Amino acid sequence: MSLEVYIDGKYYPKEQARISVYDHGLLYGDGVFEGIRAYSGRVFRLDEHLERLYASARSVAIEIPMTLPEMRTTVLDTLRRNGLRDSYIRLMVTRGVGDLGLDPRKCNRASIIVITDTIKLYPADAYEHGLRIIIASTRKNSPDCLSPRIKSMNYLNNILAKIEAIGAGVAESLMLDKNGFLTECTSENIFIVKNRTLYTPTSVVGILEGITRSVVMELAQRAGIEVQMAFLTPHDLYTADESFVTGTGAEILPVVEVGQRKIGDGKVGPITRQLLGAFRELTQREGTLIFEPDAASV
Ligand code: PXG
Repeated sequence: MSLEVYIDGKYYPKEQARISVYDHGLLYGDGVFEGIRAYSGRVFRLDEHLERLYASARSVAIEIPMTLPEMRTTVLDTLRRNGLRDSYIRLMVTRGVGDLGLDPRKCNRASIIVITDTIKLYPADAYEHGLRIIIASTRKNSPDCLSPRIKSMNYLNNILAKIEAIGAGVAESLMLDKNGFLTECTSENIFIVKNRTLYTPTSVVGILEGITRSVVMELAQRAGIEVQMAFLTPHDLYTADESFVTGTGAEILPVVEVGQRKIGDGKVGPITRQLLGAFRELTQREGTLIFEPDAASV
């Protein structure tokens, strides 16, 4: 049987799940979203993702016509309906159906879409041998124009950087802010390791405050590894001992080369391996249970 998608209170087979061409999510990229994962029957950090979704919506003045606990139930119901224990969950809230003008007041009600599907995993080779990335010439949207802290449905800035990566034959692009500080990749945050200290760009430069990023910082601290959020430059990356990117899809993916320069010895580093191991262990034991509705998240 086909997977079912939740749209505004109803479930539709994946092939028939459609929204209006007058939805401002399509017309203007006017909407917010989340990408969440379920591992072995547990949704990882569900409440953090929901809180970020509601924060993104609030920031762009979209009123979500459902409370956060109702949204949690909707996500879990959709997973149950589809019998999914391991899943990629895409949650979207658009401004809703309006007319052919920007005016958000024409959109009476925000639309809610919950897709729960299977996950396309990165190949095991990427974790074993690491990624090659470039620094894109496309600069990150500046927070005074559109805050990258909003997980909005307008990803063109990131897509332009992704096109550069594809053109260069590498996996990802790292974007700089307008002052030349490291920000993030097109759908992952970046970390470097130098002298056993972990560094990641401060959210002040304008990045999405990734949930995987915060989990990695927690895991590092628990392991006695010092963590610093800082203003970082390409030089810091070129001279790092190790580097990796983090995201819901990627988990922790090692980076071994940036723009023709090997990072460290060009192999996946020990701290990267240690954190990936700890992260994978955590995703198996922590999270909101899908098939036991009354169980609290751990
Ligand atoms: N920066 C950006 C710009 C992102 O889009 C991250 C960092 C990492 O955040 P999390 O919270 O996932 O650790 C992201 C995440 C998708 C998709 O379907 C995108 C993301 C995650 C999952 C799915 O495009 N981006």
